[in-house]
Amino acid sequence: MKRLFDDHYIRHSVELSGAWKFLIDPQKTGESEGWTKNLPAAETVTVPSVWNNEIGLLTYEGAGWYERTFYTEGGTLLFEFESVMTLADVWLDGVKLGTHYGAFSQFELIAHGVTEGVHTLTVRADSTVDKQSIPQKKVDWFNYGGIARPVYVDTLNGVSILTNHIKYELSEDLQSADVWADTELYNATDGVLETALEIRVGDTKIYGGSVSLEPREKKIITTPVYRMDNISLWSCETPKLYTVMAKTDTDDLIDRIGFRKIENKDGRILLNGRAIELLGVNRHEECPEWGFAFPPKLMKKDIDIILDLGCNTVRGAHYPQSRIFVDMLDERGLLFWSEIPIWGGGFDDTALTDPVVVERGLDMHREMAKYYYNHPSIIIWGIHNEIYTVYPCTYGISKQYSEYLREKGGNRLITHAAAFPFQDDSFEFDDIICINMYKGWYNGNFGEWDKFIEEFDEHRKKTGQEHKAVILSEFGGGALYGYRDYFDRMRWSEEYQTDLLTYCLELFHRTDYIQGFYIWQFANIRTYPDMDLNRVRCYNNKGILDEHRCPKEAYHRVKELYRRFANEK
Ligand code: ADA
Repeated sequence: MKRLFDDHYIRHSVELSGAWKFLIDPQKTGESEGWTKNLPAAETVTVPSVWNNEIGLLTYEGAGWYERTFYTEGGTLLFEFESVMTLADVWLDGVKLGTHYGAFSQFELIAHGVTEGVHTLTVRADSTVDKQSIPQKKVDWFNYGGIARPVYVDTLNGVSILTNHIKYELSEDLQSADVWADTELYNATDGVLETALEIRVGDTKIYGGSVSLEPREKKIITTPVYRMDNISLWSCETPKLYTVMAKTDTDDLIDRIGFRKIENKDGRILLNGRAIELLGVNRHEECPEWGFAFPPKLMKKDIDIILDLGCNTVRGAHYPQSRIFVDMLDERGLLFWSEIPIWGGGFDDTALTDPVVVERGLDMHREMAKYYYNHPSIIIWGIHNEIYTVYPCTYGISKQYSEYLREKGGNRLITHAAAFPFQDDSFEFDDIICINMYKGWYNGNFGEWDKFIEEFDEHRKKTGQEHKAVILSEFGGGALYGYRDYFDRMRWSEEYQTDLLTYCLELFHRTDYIQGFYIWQFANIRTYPDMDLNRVRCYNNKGILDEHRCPKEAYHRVKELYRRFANEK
């Protein structure tokens, strides 16, 4: 299942979910043994999935091979992969099609001159973590491997539409929009082609013209600006979506947009000109039965729960989450923070100055901006999380990544989640300041939060940052589901977690310069078994739900508070 709506009426697109042959390759000898053409003695698994849920493979890290056949009428084929963990090599009938790095990033590969008939698609997924990996070995989640999100094969005829980014400037009164499109076209043939191109936003044709492309040429067409009057805005209360249709003589691409404006103004976050307090949770797209191959039905359930909690926003910790999940957020008016998996202390300055790592991070931002551009729910791009922003090299990375997203990422607030807010010199690239802090859990008692809030207020003023909204992007504590006691409200009990979150939320809400908060975290997640973070049960237990989405005591308290806050600001 690709989107919550049909993204093509004309193009022939087939989802390759279902049965694939599968074999692990611990010695990594598969390629030299000819597995690219034929997988020997493989078992059958279903895709999308992660291999760690196969019996005996829970902790397997390494290469795994997948193979399946499919029928095509032939021609130029476009293979779309939503997520292969982490390094993907792909062969068609034993001939290498391409390679891609990055577990959570969508990618596409094109094959020309494919004959009519049955063909074999082979994928080697390699989850090995090394010094050039993103994330690095030390990370607070589980390193799953496999083809975790769906795969599609599309037939490209004539001039095809690869991407269609709808851009717009809203008028001051937010009633009209100057709209245009950046449409990436591809001539899949060996001859020069001329085609009509039409682009519609809702019922309005914003462009109609003709375009010529050289053989095998890829080209971005920027259409002239079209004025749309009397538009309806996308907001949390009324998430109005417009269907966008791009069409050539032989192809189409359907998507959705919403008109909305997000800005930081005088230290406040404004959505469509109105100040909003962000009431959020951090969500990993993971659960023990499915790993990262998270089924759409559970995505909907997560959203139902998040809305029941009274949230108006979710942070996609710590990687781009499924397109279909973001489609659901678009429909239901939930604001989203999307980021890439450059995470925490695992990255030392050697990793952060390695050009391969830096480029991989940039590619992840490129792919995030490319595929998620049109989603109105995404209001924040996160460029990295808790890396040591005191290294000189981090400054350069922050600059490079934020400049890229500022140019290519549309109307979004740019930020990073900072763990060293008093030393951080990357704040200068951010629109809003986001802080991860665990007082009352890893260190200090609840009262130290007040001290921190006061000291950071002074710091932001002293460093000339008071015009930027401040968000607490992570805070919280662990609770073991079902561990309750009479009076003591001990660490790890549900009561302790409730008290800590209550203290933090009340404090942040009454602090004038804080404009929102994301509780760490929505639900428990599985973590690395052998990492050094002392995770009880090998889970991060800070969820206000357990990993099966059963609510802990804190859930009910947060629900009360978020509902109250929504009526107060
Ligand atoms: C960090 C990190 C999270 C999680 C959290 C914790 O803030 O960004 O991914 O590891 O700490 O639970 O300690």
